[in-house]
Amino acid sequence: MISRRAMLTAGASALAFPASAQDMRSLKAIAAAKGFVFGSAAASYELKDGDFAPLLAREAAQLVPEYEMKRDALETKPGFYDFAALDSLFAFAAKNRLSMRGHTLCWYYANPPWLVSMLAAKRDEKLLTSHIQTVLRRYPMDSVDVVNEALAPPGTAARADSLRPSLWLDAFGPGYIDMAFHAARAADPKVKLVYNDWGFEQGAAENDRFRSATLRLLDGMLKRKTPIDALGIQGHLSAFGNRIDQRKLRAFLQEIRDRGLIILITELDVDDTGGPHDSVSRDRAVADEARRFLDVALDNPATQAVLTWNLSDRYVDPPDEWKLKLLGWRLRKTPYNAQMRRKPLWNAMAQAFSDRRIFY
Ligand code: 9MR
Repeated sequence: MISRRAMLTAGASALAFPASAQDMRSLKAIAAAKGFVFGSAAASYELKDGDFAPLLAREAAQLVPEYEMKRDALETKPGFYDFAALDSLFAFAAKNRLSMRGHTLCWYYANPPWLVSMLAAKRDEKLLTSHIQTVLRRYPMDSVDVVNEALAPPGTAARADSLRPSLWLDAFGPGYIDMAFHAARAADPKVKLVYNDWGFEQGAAENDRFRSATLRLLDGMLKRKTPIDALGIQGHLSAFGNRIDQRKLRAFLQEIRDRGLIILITELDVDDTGGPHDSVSRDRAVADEARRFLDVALDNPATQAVLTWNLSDRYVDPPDEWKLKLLGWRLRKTPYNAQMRRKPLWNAMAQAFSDRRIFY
């Protein structure tokens, strides 16, 4: 027998999302009508999920691998590449006519252990440039994160140039960033070359310093004529933590546009850690924060894409906090819940997309 509670829950969700009244448009169609691309990250194993894969194909015009292009996933032994998982994502994209975004060619994290020791011993530039060449020559992509998270996160910078400690910085000094972008351009003259990072949205003094450090990094690259096309703003937001500062974000995006760079929102999701326990309030707060962010991001003509870091809560990483993990708590960061039903975040995105001005 079905419990009263279960019936009430089922009734409530049916009321919230009556099938007949559900918006039939996809996020990709709404975005395309306003001249930008909507996409999402996904992992290769998720494509075997019969609930999820069709949803991804229907909603997204672009796909970015959640980890399959990271070096520890690809080059498991020196010179030995396992492309199987990444190939399956590209095959899915080709079949469903999605374009691809690459993530990521050079990062301080997710490197195979052999690389860390070999780089420290040899300091051979080819350990960076050959990898970039191998990936870019194999896969055609719309854009690629050439370097990810090279700056020390807000509040942590220890060096005058604000660069984050990494194996690449140790091996080659700050020049590793230019080196990576030049190798990328040489390997693929067309793909948009992106510097990707997080920490741009909040209003604290440490975020001010982070925004300035980013502009200094980009200005240096542009002055040296390093080939770079775009800044990737990850957009990991927080519903109950530090809220975004719309005025500062707007001014920063304007600075990026003034430099002739494209803006890509590359990893949008909204953390709902903290706050009240009921999912209705959580979903509301998540949707509201995303809306505040998107209203600013989409008001800038340089913004050419918005990608979410996954489309469904079914595949969101478990919470960091061990107590929540033990309770089996699921974070509600994405536009679809674990049952593949649209959440208020989907509606907020659809609305922000529809409300974008058309820039000519
Ligand atoms: O979501 C990704 C997680 O599953 C991986 O274990 C992790 C390490 O490869 O990377 C996570 O994705 C990160 C992305 O690559 C860069 N920006 C932050 C993302 C986590 O929110």
